[in-house]
Amino acid sequence: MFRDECEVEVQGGKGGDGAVSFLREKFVPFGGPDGGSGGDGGSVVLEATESVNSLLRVGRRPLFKAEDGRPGGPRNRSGSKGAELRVQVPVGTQIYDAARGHMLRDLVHPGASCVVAAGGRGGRGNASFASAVQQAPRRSEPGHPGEARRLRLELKLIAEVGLIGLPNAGKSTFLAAVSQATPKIADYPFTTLAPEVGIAAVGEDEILVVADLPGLIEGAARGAGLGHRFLKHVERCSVLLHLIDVSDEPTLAPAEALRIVSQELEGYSPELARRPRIIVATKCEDPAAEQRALELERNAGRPVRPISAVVGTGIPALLAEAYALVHATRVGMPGGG
Ligand SMILES: Nc1nc2c(ncn2[C@@H]2O[C@H](COP(=O)(O)OP(=O)(O)OP(=O)(O)O)[C@@H](O)[C@H]2O)c(=O)[nH]1
Ligand SMILES: [Mg+2]
Repeated sequence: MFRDECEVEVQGGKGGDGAVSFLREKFVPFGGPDGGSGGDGGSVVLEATESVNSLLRVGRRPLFKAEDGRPGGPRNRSGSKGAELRVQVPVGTQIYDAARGHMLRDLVHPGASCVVAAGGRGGRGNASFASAVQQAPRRSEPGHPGEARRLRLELKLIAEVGLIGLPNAGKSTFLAAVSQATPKIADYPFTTLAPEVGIAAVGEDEILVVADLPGLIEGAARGAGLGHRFLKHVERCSVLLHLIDVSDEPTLAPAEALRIVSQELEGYSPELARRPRIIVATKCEDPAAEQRALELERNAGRPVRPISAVVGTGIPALLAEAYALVHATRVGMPGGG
């Protein structure tokens, strides 16, 4: 099962102790203090990456402790630093201090990182304590402990784009084509029973969080089928992709599919019906299907984007358009950012 929350203990490495040492050489009777400082302890760093998509693995390990710094040595040798411990978490991980409850950081972009437990400073050796009046200090500092805290990690993928449409329209196939998600796909209606989220790459380093939703049918707004339970998930998406099957065996004629789903959205929430929406003609793989997509466009009086999730046609352009729309929408939304 997909686990999207866990608690872990993180601890920075302890700083190395400072050394107490005096220079001893044959012909130098009162050699000065030469105890070096300890190395700093390593820090624990959480780093967002697209190569993991759940907190499962992180949650299995109760403690992440970075390496301690090494103690200082004679002849002013400083101890070496403890190695940093980098822990990979999925993009979208929110980091909370478990004890105090406040959020430390929201790792929204791939590559973003955050020091969650700084390593302790190394202690100073006795060489650092020498002064005009104290020429032979026997004093040194122990290494400072690293920070330690308990974290709660939460993976929050707020879908920016919601896939809506009749059962069998090709929503899950689309999600599988654009992301690493592996939704169930089948040629019967209501294959998808719960929303699933995937991350689509747009261009070089932009992402789009896409939610695959169960199919909507006529009466969904009044409780028919499964769609109504999930309409509330759609509410959080800033852009909707309305997928309509234009193959030669659609569940319903494309114009009907457009009308019914639009009507259900309107019935559920007029605000949702006005949400930026891109009409997408799916399974568009032959001239006849392209013809049906054009007819749908005429019928709808607005642009229709033909795609094939199987062949891959039309998908990069569609993602780029959705991405632009998501960001344009956010700028315009009160409180959006
Ligand atoms: N030829 C072709 N078939 C497709 C394409 N996209 C989806 N299909 C087929 O259409 C059927 C339904 O696909 P799904 O992705 O499960 O449809 P869905 O909209 O998620 O369906 P529900 O979860 O039941 O609402 C499957 O048999 C897919 O293989 C496409 O681009 N081309
Ligand atoms: Mg599905």
